[in-house]
Amino acid sequence: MRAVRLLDWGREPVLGEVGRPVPREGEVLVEVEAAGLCHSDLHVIDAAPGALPYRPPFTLGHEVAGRVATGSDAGERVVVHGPWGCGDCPRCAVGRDNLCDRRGELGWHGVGLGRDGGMAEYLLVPSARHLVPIGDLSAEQAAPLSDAGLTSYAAVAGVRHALGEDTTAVVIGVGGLGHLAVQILRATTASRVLAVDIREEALALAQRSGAHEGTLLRADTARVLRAAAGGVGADAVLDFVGNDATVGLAVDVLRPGGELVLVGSGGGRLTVRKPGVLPPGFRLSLPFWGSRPELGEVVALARSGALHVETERFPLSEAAEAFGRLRRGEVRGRAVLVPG
Ligand code: FEH
Ligand code: ZN
Ligand code: ZN
Repeated sequence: MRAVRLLDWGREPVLGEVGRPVPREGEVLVEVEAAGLCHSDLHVIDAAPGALPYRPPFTLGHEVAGRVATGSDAGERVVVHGPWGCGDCPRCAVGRDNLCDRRGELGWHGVGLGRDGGMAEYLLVPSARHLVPIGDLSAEQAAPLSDAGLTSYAAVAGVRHALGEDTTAVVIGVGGLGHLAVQILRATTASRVLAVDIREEALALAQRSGAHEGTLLRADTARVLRAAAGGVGADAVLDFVGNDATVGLAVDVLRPGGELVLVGSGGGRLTVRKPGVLPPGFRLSLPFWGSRPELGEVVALARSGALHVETERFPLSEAAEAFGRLRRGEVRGRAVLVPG
């Protein structure tokens, strides 16, 4: 079968031929119908030897949906919960593989992250516990829910307590994750949602996603956002970029006691010290992906019509083009590979 393979560190992925996997006891073979691209794929591709605990060669793709290919559930349409843990620790026992206690011993983080992933015609899943039924959702809509959707959902869930009536949430970065975060905030909180990005088309996407206001990232953005947040500042800022400029903006607009959620891997730094200049009582979280129960909640939200993923389709054969567009920041919403 064809698969997008990371053959070694420092090499661009290639579309190659590998044997179609044969499931053993307990494993499930999924015929892939959609596989999303993520900036983390670029981090993996660009990683220096030894920077990640993975051992190439392996197939990329950690955002996967398709159809069970063999066994009693053959034909069932599913999305794959991507973080694959040890399966035995207290975290994995409740589907929190994203926070597996043995994460550092495994040599992988999940599907397409050290284990063979879903940018291929078939995917071997180690256990049915990693599968969530998607009913009548299209695979193109479902695949991004497993990473972009789940990561955004878990980020919002962590601060939902602070987002009741008369509150404001700021979303920095309205790309594959940010546009879903806007929708999730609107669907699951009472907060007023403000969006920030450097691209006009991203602000248009934010508006289509339900943001109350959008503003370009400029020198006076902190002032604009504080004014839009009633002059007191934002109750939560979700930063899906995570560079020095956006982390700095986040702490400038946070209300005392506000929540900063750092999701983006832009490498931005924040000096945390007392005494210091940070908002009194503010709290910082760095969520990572989400749990399998949370993925079930995201799928239910999408099936209710509350979530729509903006996608750009590419045939599997054009994976290199898709990665190039992602790297240049030219993808609107989420890029998804489909068979072809
Ligand atoms: C996966 C593996 C490592 C870092 C970040 C990620 C995210 O893309 C998962 O949502
Ligand atoms: Zn990802
Ligand atoms: Zn575990």
